[in-house]
Amino acid sequence: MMMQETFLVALLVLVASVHSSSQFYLPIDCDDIYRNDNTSSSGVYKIYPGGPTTPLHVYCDMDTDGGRWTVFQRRIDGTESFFRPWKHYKTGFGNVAGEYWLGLENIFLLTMRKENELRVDMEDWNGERSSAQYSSFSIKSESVGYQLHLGSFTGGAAGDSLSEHNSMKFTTYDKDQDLLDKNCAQQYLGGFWYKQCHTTNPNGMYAPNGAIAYENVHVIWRTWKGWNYSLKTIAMKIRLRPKCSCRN
Ligand SMILES: [Ca+2]
Repeated sequence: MMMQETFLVALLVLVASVHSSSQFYLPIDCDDIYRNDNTSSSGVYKIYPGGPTTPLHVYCDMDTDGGRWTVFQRRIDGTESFFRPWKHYKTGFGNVAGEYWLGLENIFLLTMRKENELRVDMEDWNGERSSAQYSSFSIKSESVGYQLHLGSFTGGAAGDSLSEHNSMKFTTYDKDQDLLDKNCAQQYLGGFWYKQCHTTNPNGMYAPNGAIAYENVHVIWRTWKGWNYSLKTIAMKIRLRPKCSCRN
């Protein structure tokens, strides 16, 4: 009897300590936040992809297709300039409650720690929405140019405008790592995994009310709206891959 009681007390102490340690739990991404509390709604949260000393604010999409999405790129109203130098694309810029880029270093840390899938949500000026999904998404470190590694296109009515960019390094107007003899970021006014140059330009020039100034430089997703349509909104987001997606 004494033995059993001692065991029970020990068990209770153990349960209590495990429970209390959860308050020190640091989420790596929005998937962790949702798993810790599945009533979490879409909004701004703090995550720790780089460890406990480097908290990072991010927008979590907890609504779309089951939620748990960590948003690393978002355009909604043109308040933020995306024509920026390497330094900004590396560390991130903008306002996570509005328009922002999370930063290549942060995207690298996020995709290094877990296997992620990618979803791109977009909206036109008539309020129509569309999306594109990919089975996996990760980027390499800065030493290899934050090279893009994209899995297969798995669906979405917007069609596949991103596979063309697979295995490209990231280019900004002050760091040319694309395959064109000129600099694609200078030509198309953004920063992206340009090839020579693009089939989508999510970080291109925002066109208020959709009034485009030049061909190909705007917020383009070619397979949905073509070269001469600038989207009203676009967001790129990642989440933990399903355990068995069984394809690459
Ligand atoms: Ca070039």
